[in-house]
Amino acid sequence: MTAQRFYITTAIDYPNSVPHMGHAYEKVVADFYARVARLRGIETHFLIGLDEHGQKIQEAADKAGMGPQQFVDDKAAVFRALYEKLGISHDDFIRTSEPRHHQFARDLYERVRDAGDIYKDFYEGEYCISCERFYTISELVDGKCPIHERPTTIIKEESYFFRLGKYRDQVRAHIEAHPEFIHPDERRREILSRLQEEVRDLSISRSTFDWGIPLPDDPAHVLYVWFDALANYYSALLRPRDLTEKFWPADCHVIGKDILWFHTMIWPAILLSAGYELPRQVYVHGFILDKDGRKMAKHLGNVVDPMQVIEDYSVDVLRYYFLRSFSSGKDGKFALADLEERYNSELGNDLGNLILRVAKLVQTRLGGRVRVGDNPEFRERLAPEKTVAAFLAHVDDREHNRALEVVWDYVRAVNTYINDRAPWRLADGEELTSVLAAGVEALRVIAHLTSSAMPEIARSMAATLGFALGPLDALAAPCECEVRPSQPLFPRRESSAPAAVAAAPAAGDGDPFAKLEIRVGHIVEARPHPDADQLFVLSVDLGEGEPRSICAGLRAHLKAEDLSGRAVAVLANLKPAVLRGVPSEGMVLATDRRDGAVVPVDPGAAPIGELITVEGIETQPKKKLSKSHFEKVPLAIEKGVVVYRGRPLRTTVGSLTCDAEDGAPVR
Ligand code: ME8
Repeated sequence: MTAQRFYITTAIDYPNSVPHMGHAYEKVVADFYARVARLRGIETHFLIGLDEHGQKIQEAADKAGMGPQQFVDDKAAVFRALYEKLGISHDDFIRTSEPRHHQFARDLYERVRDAGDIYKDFYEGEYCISCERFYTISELVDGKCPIHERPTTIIKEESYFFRLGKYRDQVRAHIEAHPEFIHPDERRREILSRLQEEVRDLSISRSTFDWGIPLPDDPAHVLYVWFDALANYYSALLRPRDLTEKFWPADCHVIGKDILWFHTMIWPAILLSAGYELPRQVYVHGFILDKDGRKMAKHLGNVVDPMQVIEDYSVDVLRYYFLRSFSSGKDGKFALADLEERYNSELGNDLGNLILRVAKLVQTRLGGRVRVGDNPEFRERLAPEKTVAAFLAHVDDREHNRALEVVWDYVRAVNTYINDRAPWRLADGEELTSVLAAGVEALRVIAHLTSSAMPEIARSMAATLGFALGPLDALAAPCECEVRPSQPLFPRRESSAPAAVAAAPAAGDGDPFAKLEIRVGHIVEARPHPDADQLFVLSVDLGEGEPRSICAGLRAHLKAEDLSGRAVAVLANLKPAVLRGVPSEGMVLATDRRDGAVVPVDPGAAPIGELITVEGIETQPKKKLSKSHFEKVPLAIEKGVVVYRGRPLRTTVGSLTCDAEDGAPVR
């Protein structure tokens, strides 16, 4: 994208009922693209709104015993409240019942009429009120609407017609000449194949009800709701301030796959007839389905309410889940168990811990101040250019899930860097300062790249780490950061699952800590390994009758006699191994003490064999745990005790302790 302005729209929703997950998803996707454009310093206009006319709305209002205007006013408040909660950053919200819209929709009709493209005739056909469109018999499935699976009604009435068929070849030629016009390509091919067939003219007025925009030249008819609705993309630019010069044609109409035809055949044909430029792109997303791949519907009892998820987690967690978990353009299953898993692993473990670790170390070791922006360590080890470029390339390809994957690759690389450089082991001095500065600067990059998906989290990161969020251009500018104490951004969730989560059977047991069996052991004997300088061979009593043989890399700083008789915490379900000929059946948990020595953490006077737990996580140990699984579970020191994501590991007598720096990992 090189344009210096960006106009993006979403479908305008039918407010005949309350907003659902699909509405929320579409707005979040569009919001992401709008925010990235602003981040790049591109002047952006983002439009959402409501499609308030038509038979469907009139019927819903009748059912509610209300006038249609009052009905849509009430519903509009509900939709707006959801979009506010979701952090949608729209610049305008159009409602088709507004005078500004009526005025332009009539003008548009007149332009099309004056171009000779409107005539009066009779129409008879199968109409689906939910879709607000006619179907041909061959399009029906078992005599029912293919989208709503409900019977259609035969409508016969006098109507005005738009010469849609006349524009078929021109629209097809446009789509062929502009491969980027319909994204993804799968949808483009779908339309091109449909455009091989005859395209019939379109009935664009109705006279059997009156909730709509009366035709200027025949007020007994109201404008067909789709002709009316599509006009919103232009009408909203005209008033209160005329922005058409700057923002038309639209750069991106974001819509769902069910309304592809309206946006890629009917809308272009209307614009061609009226003499307006065509939008640059129609981006088509897939559908959100329930966890079993079915449509969400009240009567199936599988509806997950977006407001409820926001309350149970947070708005940014839902936004992240939408953007990361659902492949761009594809249908996807909404499963709270997946959301929970991503919350724990990608948000909590990968990002949340990185922030906590770095912030803590800067506070305790550098007095909370650090300068970023001119640090060679950062440039050498964590240079972000490739990440930023790949992120933007995926954004330009409308592959937002991939864009976020790139950011998480970087988050993991920064975690690895911190583990490698082990700042908790470094003495005060230049090296320590530059490693921590590199960490903060990397987090500044991460905050910017996540700000379009998770604006609130990015703001909290900036507030905690003391840098400003600005356009991407300003990212390299040096600044002095003042790091403040931080609460975990992704606190461990209580296991008492909220209502919405309880519905998902697998929820909660995705926590990686649950698979760990950590027990209290006593070292009966410690001997040097016959064949490895670093290792002791320990004989550890876990209350199992026979002590276990466990190899431990503790020889650099401890003597055998320091270990004999000592209480330790043992990862007891680690897959057994043979280390240079000696069997090892578990692992003694250790960390870097303040003086740099690697020492076991201390379970105090807890009974031998006792299981060590974390509150709220039910241990369901795996039989043979891999080392790589264990490495994904971030255990660390906080205020002298071993914690898992902010929560202490516990025995019946207390916690596990060690005199180590905050943030020191326990391995
Ligand atoms: O179609 N998953 O309004 P609408 C994802 N007023 N997206 C979904 C979805 C789901 N399960 N269900 C619906 C209309 N959508 C018209 C649009 S535009 C000029 C007029 C998407 O409230 C759907 O594809 O039925 C559409 O893009 C949007 O939500 C509004 O649907």
